[in-house]
Amino acid sequence: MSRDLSDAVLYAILDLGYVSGEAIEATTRSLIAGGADLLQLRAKDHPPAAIEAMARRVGPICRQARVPFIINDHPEIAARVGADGVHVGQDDGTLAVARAIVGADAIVGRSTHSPEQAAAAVAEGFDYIGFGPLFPTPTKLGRPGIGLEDVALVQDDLACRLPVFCIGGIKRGNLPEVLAAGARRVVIVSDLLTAPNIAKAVGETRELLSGEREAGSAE
Ligand code: TZP
Ligand code: MG
Repeated sequence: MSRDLSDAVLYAILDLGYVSGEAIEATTRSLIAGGADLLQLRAKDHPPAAIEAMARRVGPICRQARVPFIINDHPEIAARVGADGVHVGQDDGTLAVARAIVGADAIVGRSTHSPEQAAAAVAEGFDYIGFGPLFPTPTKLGRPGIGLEDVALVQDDLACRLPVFCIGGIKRGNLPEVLAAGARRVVIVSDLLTAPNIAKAVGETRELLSGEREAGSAE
């Protein structure tokens, strides 16, 4: 699979804080059926062996659907299971270290929390960035929201160099506001995973992203 993410606008995360181990295949299928462009496995506080085992169950579903499969935090697991890439935070080391483990063809993404961190990630050569959390979120407790004021700046300055995915507290209900602030691509976790019909929620999100659905009409 290529590292080209130019058409990817909706990044879904299979977060084990919301999904039980038994449900990971069905949830992956629902996220993909609704139209997720990228899928990340995020299993904070799970032992590496358990994460690897889950990655081996989810990876083939993504591969068959041609949806890039990204592992959070663990480049070694990404390399071992043949995932398409890895996502690393500010405290997870340099691009060079991750790249040496996952290889030249893999996607390596970085979490950024300020315009300065975003610019640094671009300069370092990451394949995409997450920018946020825009709003405080139970999915990443203890972090303040950085708000919407820097979204347009980061989008205008950096989006021609790499995909910028806004993240953190984004839901169908506030997505129009996030798009109006300048965002073009988003990561959404809890609003999708807690929806009664995940595929439908993903589809509604896509319609909002494309302007086919109007603000306020999402459930
Ligand atoms: N990094 C910054 S905010 C966040 C991560 C992983 C969580 C986003 O989750 P949600 O539920 O969409 O707010
Ligand atoms: Mg991390």
